[in-house]
Amino acid sequence: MNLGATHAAPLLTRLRAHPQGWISGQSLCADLHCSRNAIWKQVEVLRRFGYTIEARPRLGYCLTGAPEAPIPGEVESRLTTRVLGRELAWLPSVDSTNRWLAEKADHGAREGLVVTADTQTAGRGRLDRLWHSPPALNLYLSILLRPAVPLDRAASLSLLLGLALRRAIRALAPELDPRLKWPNDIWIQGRKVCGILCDMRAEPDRIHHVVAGIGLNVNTTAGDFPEKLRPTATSLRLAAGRSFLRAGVLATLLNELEPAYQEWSAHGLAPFLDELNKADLLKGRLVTLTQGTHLLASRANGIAPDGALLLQTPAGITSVYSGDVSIRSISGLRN
Ligand code: BT5
Repeated sequence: MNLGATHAAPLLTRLRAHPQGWISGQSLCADLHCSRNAIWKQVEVLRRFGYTIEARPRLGYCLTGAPEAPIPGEVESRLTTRVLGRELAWLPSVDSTNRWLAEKADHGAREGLVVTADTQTAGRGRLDRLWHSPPALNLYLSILLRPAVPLDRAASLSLLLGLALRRAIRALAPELDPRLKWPNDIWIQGRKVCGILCDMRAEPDRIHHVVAGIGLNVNTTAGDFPEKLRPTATSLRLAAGRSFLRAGVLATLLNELEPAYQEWSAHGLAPFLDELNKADLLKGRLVTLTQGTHLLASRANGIAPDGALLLQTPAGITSVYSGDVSIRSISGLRN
């Protein structure tokens, strides 16, 4: 159930306006034009969503705690967007948020719909790799976009998402220096904190939709990662030494993404190139590009306006549009 769809949302707004303070039942009844009994029922609804509300005779009600999970009511109250996240779905568990949202997209869902899950049973990376998605710790979300841009611009969308994520992480933890690892990773302190997976449905002349999937490790501790991922993965909590409220992280991300997405829709990656090249983890490093069975060793030379990775080869600069890149010398890599 979506909190926004219940009559409890206006009550929550009133209670939030008095954090840790009391608000009388009488003034709530007058304000919300309902009976004391109706207020009581809505308090029970909010408690079922995970809010802690104290009730005392003569004093009234006091909001003393909010749910940690990024449920819609908690995210919406922090949004400054017009479109992104204005429709939000929260799922305790799903196979993959990208799969779930693609189905909604095929049935005509509107741009901006965001789905977040507490856990995924089959979270996906590229080439059907698995995305480790333990419950109650992180963000696993998908955003429905219907960009009215030429088809060849869509390839650069995951870099734009990466930039918006970087801006959001820096807004929440200015001491961190998240870097983009082409084409779809964010790394902090030499480890992967976030993966992006854009699934597109298009015809040669038109994009129907892009499902932009994001897996961001927010509060994972080292012990929460499977052994195989421990040397290469991190979380905001591990990097910053404190935990983060998932609703706040999600809202910050959507607030950063919306204006950036508008600019990208109008002008492509060009306005972001400076920032992109500053954030580029690979620039200047010796890397190995893997495309299927084909390996290419070279030096990364930045990102092109069309989102291509530029590689310095003996034959000159080559633009690369797909593949996995590994850094050949990982030692000494702090960012
Ligand atoms: C990605 O793929 O990095 C894209 C991951 C996108 C996941 C989100 S979650 C919400 C949405 N719904 C979905 O079903 N997917 C999206 P790729 O570049 O192929 O990297 C996958 C590799 O990252 C795996 O093979 C592991 O090595 C590593 N990995 C898996 N889980 C990880 C985690 N939680 N943290 C860091 N690394 C991880």
